[in-house]
Amino acid sequence: MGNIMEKLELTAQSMYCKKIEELTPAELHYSLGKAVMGEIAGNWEASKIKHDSERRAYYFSAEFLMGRMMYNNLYCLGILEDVTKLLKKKGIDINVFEDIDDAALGNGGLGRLAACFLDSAATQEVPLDGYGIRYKYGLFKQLIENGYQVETADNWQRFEDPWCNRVEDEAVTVSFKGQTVKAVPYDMAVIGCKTTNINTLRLWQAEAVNDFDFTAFNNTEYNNAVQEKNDAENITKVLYPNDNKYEGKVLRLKQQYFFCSASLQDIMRRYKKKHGNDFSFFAKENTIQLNDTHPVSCVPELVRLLMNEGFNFDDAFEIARKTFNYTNHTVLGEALEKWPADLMTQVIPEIYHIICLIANKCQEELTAKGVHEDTKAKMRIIDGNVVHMARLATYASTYVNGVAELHTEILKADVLKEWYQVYPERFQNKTNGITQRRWLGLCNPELSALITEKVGSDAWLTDLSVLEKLNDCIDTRTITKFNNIKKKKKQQLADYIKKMDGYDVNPDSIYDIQVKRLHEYKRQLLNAFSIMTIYFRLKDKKLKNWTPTTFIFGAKAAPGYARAKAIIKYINEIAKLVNNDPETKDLLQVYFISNYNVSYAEKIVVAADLSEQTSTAGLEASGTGNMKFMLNGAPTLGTLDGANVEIAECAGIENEYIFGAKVEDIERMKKEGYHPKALYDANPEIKRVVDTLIDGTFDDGGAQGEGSFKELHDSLLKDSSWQKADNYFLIYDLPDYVDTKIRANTEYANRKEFGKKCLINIANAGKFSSDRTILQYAKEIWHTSYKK
Ligand code: GP0
Repeated sequence: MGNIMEKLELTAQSMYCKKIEELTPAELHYSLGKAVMGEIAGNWEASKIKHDSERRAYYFSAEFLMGRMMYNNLYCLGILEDVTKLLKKKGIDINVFEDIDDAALGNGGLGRLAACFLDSAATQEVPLDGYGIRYKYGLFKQLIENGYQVETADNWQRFEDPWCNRVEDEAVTVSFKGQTVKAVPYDMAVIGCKTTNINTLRLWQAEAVNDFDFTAFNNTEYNNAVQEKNDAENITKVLYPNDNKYEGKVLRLKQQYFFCSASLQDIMRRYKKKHGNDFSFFAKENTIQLNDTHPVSCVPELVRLLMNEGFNFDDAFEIARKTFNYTNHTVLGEALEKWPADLMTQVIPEIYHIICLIANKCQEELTAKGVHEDTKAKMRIIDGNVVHMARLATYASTYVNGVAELHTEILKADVLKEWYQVYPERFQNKTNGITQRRWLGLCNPELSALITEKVGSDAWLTDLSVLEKLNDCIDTRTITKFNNIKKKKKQQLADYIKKMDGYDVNPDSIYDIQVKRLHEYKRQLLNAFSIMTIYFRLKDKKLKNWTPTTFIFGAKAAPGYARAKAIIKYINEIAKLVNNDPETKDLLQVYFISNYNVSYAEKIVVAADLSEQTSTAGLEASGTGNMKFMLNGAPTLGTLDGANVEIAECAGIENEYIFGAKVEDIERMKKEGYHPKALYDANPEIKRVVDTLIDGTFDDGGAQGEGSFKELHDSLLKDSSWQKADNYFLIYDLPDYVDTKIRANTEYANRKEFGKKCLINIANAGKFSSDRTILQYAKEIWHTSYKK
């Protein structure tokens, strides 16, 4: 990496006619990015050649939540410190890159998981390339105005994107009914750590085959002249902002089919270069992981492409089935994709036709296996007028996996029960993970240094299981060092929050943090209720020895999700009340930070004292934020849900703060009846807290008792035509949650004992590296090579 500064200087000059020190942050970002790309070009090429010669895997995902690339790439190349120094010599602070937007081509956990997987595969030398969509606008930016969420467009490309190369000569075309568009690939280098291996993320951008219609222009029909261009570009214009919710829109279906078709054509073209028209090795050389059902139109598309190559349907389908694997990320009904048949016919009729063939084949196969008619009916891929994408994915895959042990068990016992009975050998678990490069090395250099000192090397960077050595060095001195590091990170976060949101956070208070997408099942509202409970107890002098605590929230709500938006407003109303109450303001502070994203997360997870993971048991498939907090030494204040279960197993349940109903309890209540209104009526403290939604304590902007808070209140206490009262069991869990929170607060005061818990969490976080996850995929599903 000797001449990176020379390359930087050259780019600065040729692109901008400027010296390095004269560049704006955006220009510097572009120039340095291009210099790095120049440095790695040789390794990238060599990696491509190697991967072309072997069995390889592809990760198909509608989302890749990459975050900021600059620091991570410099870090993985091992040149972050050097570049920092070299820039400093020019009077440039490396922190200027904090002005550059994140690449936010994803919503939350699912998209961030895809990004962590790419990072881990590159580092572990697994030949895995990503395929996805180059959205013009990523996830919206969030402003908080008067306590309400306001969305603005994320025009991330205005900075120019040095990390992607446009590969014009590998463009393909994709056809919909009555429309053909061009798919242009943009390749991003995925740089491994302590390896020369570099993988590729290929993102497709939709463009018109003909940009401009001169006939229309000459006839002065200006809008018509650019119609084709606009219609094409609309396909990759914007990321749908839903998390854990399916949206049955034509444009969304087009996005999905667009990137699936382009990616498969690309893979087939590469294959043909090697083998000509003999596709008999296709599934031996290629395996495709479907990240949820968003890319499932790949299945009929591969069948279609193979039939174009001369295969009959049955043989084409056998190849497809050997090629695909499917990861399920949720059990929530509203998130499972079910496309109306007529909508599919309208947009991609040929694909729909092939799905019909697959659906029939499936039913025949089930008959041949002697499956009972009732069961067969439950397994229809096309049921009436809807196409069940999870069923299609399960039927057409070699392996199906959940993302945490508990989640996989629920798939087998419930969501995909019939499928598990017929095809048990297909089901696997792959507990999620996170990359320790970004989520420890990069975001917490202070803790990284302590760990390296204690375990004797930085081997943890590429083998996180090394952390277990820490278990033998948890002594008073190490605890003190850890506590001091945490203190420093809390000060840094306070400074950052001041800069970003203008709040004055007290760095000497406990940081109790909940950051994730806003969703009813994640239960930010439960956290809000617990804060109000504690607030009232403090005011009533019923709670003694409370250590001052700052509750920090960060969450984006899907723009169309009214209840989620109401919850944001409610939290902000609580903040206004308690932060300004002279009786409590030194004991209790609440802040809702705006525009929570990957870069904000990097500052937040390192500073947390407590990690809030409060989903209703059974509903959070895994969670990955929980792992980031654990790795940085924050005990989990959470339910036995998703990967929290495994976190508690690894660190010991006594080192977490676990509360609430377990899956069995929830199931029992669902069967035997759950009556939140009765619990509320019987417990004045609960009633007082829940009623702050309607009793005038707060203002939701609507007329008293008629606005969005009233709707929340109703959702907790009244059955509606489409949902039972308190569907997510907040009222049931509130008392235990408050008790557990207070216990954590009390125990925190014993700094040594609490610090020990934190270190035990770190020492036992090794399992939650995405390196472990990706190696399991490589060995147990993909059967590709990996670093030995
Ligand atoms: C699951 F179905 N997840 C979905 C979805 O549409 N979006 C999404 O982010 C998440 C799960 O909620 C998760 O439990 C999980 O860890 C993640 O996918 C990755 O598997 C919490 O982020």
